[in-house]
Amino acid sequence: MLDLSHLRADFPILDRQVHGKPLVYLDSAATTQKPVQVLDAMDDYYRHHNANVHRGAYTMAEEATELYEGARRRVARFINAAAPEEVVFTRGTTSAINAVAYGWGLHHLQPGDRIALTTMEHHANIVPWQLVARVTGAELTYLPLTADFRVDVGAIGDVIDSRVKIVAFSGMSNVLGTIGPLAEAVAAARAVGAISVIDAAQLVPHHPTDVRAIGADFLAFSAHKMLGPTGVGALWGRRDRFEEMEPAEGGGEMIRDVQLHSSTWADLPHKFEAGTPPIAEAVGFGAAVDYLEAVGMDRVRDHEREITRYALDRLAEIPDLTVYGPDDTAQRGGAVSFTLADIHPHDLATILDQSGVAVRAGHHCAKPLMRVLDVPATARASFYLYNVPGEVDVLVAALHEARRLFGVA
Ligand code: 7TS
Repeated sequence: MLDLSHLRADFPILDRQVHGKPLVYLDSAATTQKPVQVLDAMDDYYRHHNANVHRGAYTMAEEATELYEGARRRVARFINAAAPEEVVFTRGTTSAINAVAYGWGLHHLQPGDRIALTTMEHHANIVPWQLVARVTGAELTYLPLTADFRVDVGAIGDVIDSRVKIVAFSGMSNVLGTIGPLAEAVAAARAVGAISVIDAAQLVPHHPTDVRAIGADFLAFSAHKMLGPTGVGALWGRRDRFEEMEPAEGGGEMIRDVQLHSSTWADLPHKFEAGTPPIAEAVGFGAAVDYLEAVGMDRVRDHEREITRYALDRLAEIPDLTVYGPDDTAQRGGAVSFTLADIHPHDLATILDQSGVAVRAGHHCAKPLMRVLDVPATARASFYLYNVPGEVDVLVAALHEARRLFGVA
């Protein structure tokens, strides 16, 4: 197995104990841990360069602006954007999708128009569209899943018709791990003249991502799920789509001119960055991208495929355990959802915590998907570059212990 265990030394938190046991952190789909390189970059910014960006003519303000814009260049290069202006910093994936819903959807949707989603979406890629549909009179329509937890591309012809103006779908499910049908969905959207929006919150951190190769119109992701800090993320968009999009937030820094009764907008990307941006967070985001590039996203992906394969095989040894998600690691990432007999996932997560194992339990902000799976909740282990096979062994041992404690026959 590809050994990245030397990277663990960069993550101070991985040395801590929980209930007297070494922490086994298996919740990176919720948020990832941060390497010292990211912590140091943010600390250095505040200690030595802190100033507001794009305003002052003094040295520190220029340094802060250069650090902030340097982070934008790094993030743009990481996803192979055509230019840094195609990357708008947001608070995260949620606010990026809302920016498209309110900035593009609100101004282009009419009664009877449709927004096509899939049933495996996170609430962040459902609720903003519902809000905008309510105002515009548009309707939501959904691509279903197959029995083996993939998006049913056979249904694309039935769902994505000429009424559809927006196709918004997850690049990788935070519950099932399923990789979305990027090429098929983007092509289907284009064929009917719809725009495509990719929720890449789980894709960009775990899979090499080339926005020009994917060919979508917008793509959203969060820094905190890829070793960076909370409070910052990115919305990538094609320049022409950004040009036809209105700002959803107004304020300082996003204007060219302000009159008493009207205003004009600044150039991209500033048009979509009202107010003081998350500067230190963007600097940390840039450092996270540097870290991932130094490791190599191909290796990150290979490592996750290997550890996910190992986890799926070991979980299959546990009686009464059901995994929800594709078995083929070519079609999935490292979020592994499961239930164990009729033990409630919250109880399971509490038991696992006693062994130092951190997993998430609940509906994972994907309630429609829970209904498709016909479960109220699942437990979920999710992996990243710092996880090692020995941690899967601790998880499996703790699950056997849970079976014993709950008296599962
Ligand atoms: N989309 C997907 C696919 C996600 O997994 C998440 C967060 C979001 C959008 C929202 O990202 P945010 O950074 O704006 O909050 N997913 C999870 C999760 O699975 N557990 O906690 C957060």
